[in-house]
Amino acid sequence: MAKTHQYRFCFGPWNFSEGADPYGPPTRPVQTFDWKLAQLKKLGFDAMMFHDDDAVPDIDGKTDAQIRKEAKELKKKLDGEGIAAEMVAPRLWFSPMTVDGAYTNNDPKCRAYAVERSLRCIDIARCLGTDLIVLWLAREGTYLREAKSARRSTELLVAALDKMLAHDPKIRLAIEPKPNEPMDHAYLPTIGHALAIAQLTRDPRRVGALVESAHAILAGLDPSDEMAFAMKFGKLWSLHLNDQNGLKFDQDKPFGSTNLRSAFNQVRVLEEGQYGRRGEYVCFDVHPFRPTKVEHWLAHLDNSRRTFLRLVEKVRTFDQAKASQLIADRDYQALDQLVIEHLLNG
Ligand code: GLO
Ligand code: MG
Repeated sequence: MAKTHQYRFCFGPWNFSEGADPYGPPTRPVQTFDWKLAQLKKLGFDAMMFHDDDAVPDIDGKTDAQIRKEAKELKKKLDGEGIAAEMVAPRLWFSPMTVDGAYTNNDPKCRAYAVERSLRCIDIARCLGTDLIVLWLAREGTYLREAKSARRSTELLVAALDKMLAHDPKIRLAIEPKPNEPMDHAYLPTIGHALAIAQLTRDPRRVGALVESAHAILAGLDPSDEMAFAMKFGKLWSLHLNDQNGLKFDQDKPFGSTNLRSAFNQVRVLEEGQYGRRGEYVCFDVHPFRPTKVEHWLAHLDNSRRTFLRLVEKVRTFDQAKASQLIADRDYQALDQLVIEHLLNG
């Protein structure tokens, strides 16, 4: 495919996924990080996104100096391969200290752990040459409403964000909202919540957002609207494109797999807002279907990018003049069909 687009692509080591789910074990063998990096390169992607412990395994047992040393070694490896680190995200949902939440845990010792770990994550990001920290606030919410105070939790979230912003004057925090799973209800379920809480922090300009298509759908929202809204604030700093079939568990399907028209509209607003022109990456947070054989292991990543690029062409060749006429005439039936036939053609 000719490189006439401005996009650069990214995914994370977890997007290989070995196929384990709550009801069964892995269906593909565990692979090393080096194997994953080699596959990313083979596919011609530009960057990798990281959890803090993807970058520095067993991070909780290591000293600051050791963490920085290992992060610098990883940076050398990435440089050697010509791969950038897009972001680093603190994995705040695995430790015994985050069972009842990270920044909003009812236990002050657990909250302190979550903040400390986030500061280490920032150090890793700086060693890897990125200023972007992604916060998927997995356990910041409740299973039952009476267990926590939503008002107090908002204050605790702001306090944690402030500590991160103070730790490094250059880093930017991109909140990745998700309305549920693993929680019943999350405290920051939408982009509106992410951008609103940014205003309460010590430096609102450095707190932005990442939209994941599936998370928006789980919140009953249109992913393209979430993207356009964040972009209008200059705050769409990353993307997790994927797909989701209705209100179920988070499926992380290949981009466009369930709803091609929704995918078209996501690409449409990204084109309109010139996403990528300020260095943002198009990341796919997708997983292979569990029955996927080892020999087909990379297809969900390659396919997501292919679909994305096909949709870029679809957006660029859409008959906008015709669409504008139909809009002026309030003929939305014909507009609907214009879109459908455009997507069906070729
Ligand atoms: C899960 C999230 C998850 C995050 C990743 C980065 O629902 O989408 O994959 O994107 O852990 O923080
Ligand atoms: Mg995600």
